[in-house]
Amino acid sequence: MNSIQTARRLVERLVGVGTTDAVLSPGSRSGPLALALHAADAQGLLRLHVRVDEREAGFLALGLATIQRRTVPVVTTSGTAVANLHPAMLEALHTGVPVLAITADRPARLRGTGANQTTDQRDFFRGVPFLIDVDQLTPGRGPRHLNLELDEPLVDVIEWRFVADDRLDVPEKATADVAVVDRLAGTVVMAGDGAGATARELAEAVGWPLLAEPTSGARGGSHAITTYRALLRRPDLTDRIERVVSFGHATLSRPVTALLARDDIEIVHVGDQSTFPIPAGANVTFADAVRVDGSADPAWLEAWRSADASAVSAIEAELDGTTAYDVARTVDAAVPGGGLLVVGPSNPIRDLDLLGSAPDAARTVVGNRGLAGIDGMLSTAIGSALAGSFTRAIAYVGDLTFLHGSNGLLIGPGEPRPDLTIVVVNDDGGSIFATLEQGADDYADAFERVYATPTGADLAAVCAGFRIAHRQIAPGDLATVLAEPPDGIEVIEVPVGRAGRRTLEARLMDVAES
Ligand SMILES: Cc1ncc(C[n+]2csc(CCOP(=O)(O)OP(=O)(O)O)c2C)c(N)n1
Ligand SMILES: [Mg+2]
Repeated sequence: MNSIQTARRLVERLVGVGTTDAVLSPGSRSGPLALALHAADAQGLLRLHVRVDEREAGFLALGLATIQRRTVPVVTTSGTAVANLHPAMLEALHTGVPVLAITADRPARLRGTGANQTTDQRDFFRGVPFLIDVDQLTPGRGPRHLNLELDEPLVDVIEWRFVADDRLDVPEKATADVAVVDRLAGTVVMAGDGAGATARELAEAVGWPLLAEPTSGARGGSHAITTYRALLRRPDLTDRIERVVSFGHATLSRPVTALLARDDIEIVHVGDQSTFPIPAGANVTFADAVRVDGSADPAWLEAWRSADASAVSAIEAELDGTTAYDVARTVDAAVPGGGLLVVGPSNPIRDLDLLGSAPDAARTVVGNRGLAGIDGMLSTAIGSALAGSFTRAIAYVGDLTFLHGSNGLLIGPGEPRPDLTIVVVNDDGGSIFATLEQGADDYADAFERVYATPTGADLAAVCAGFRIAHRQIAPGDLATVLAEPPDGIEVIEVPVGRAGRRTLEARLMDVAES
């Protein structure tokens, strides 16, 4: 097969594995793939998204694939372009998102020579299945890497015709291993990232408290305990925990890690070691599913609920409307049922975890929690928003996360754009470190320069450079601004102070506990 035939075959195969969106970065070696994808887009076989920056292209594909759960290819040329996909491929590997890196390569005979833009691209992303032939592509979970050696000619004036393959389905995993939980007392359901609705359904069916991270897909309904992170520091509740039924991949807070590290209680984790945050001891059972018969004593749930209600009001009484916590609460309230919230790492997701409501109607919350990088969040958000039909799409990120991924705003004029409001809580630096051990007075000398890393960057100017709409507003105006109907991509910058973060966090924890 020559390069043009390979490109045609690739489109046919992609359609066969269910692909509806493809991301492409420019280059000469990848030219046949670019022409084929352009033709496929024109013929309505799939939707093409072009991005100059491969790192952002990778995260755009990640956002699309996170929502669609179908293979989303990202196509690059050879050389350093390939390496720029690495952050998104790593994140996809750790969350099982089906991003397909398709990298154009020189013919094998040029490998190891000084030929232009030629390096060894084989097996580039450790742990990611490596393919060298279009027909090896099947529907599947998790990322893959298809490296295509393309020889000249790299262009041809042809009429592109595709005979799409029949749709192949993702093989279902046969569920075998069901853990039966028959003692119901003292049990909490922990729902980490990607846990899914099953966790909520179980908690509601049996009557257990539900401790659900924002990206669990389970945070909602009457059993969700909003301030669980604070309540997990209360011995009167934790001493009575006898069992945890855990779903998803919990990474957000140390009290949860401490709970899952306890060896004096029984832990049933739906999943395996790869989604369990500490090396599992003998008291941990891994399973594919859980079965529970019966209902728990309502007094147990009531103890958590009433502690939660007091903690919520105690925290509310401490907030004056101008803090990052207030911004998080306002963002949370602005995402309706059927809406999308893409939340950045660091404090934005932790503040939502502490204060985010538990609405009845389902929302989609995405957070790249596989490796919790501050990179690629804007492209992840744009990809996620483009992937589904949401009643409203909002991204919520810190200033460093925004600036790190600001090339995600580099989008050509003809490219598909979502309606997406990007709220940036700007405290000029990384405020999370102030709440960790690094933030103690002992390290005050070094703290600003090597942890907080304030930039003084002008976000309005950054956005202007990309011709993206930007407004800077006060926290108190955010609710009104977010109630406006969105029109394309807009950045809403909300400046807040960073100075008092450590003491405020400590005070909120204290009042919530007492
Ligand atoms: C790619 C990457 N580099 C570094 C880090 C370490 N890190 C975690 S949070 C953070 C600061 C984030 O600052 P910002 O987005 O402003 O959020 P804030 O802490 O102020 O809420 C950094 C550098 C990371 N998670 N990912
Ligand atoms: Mg910040």
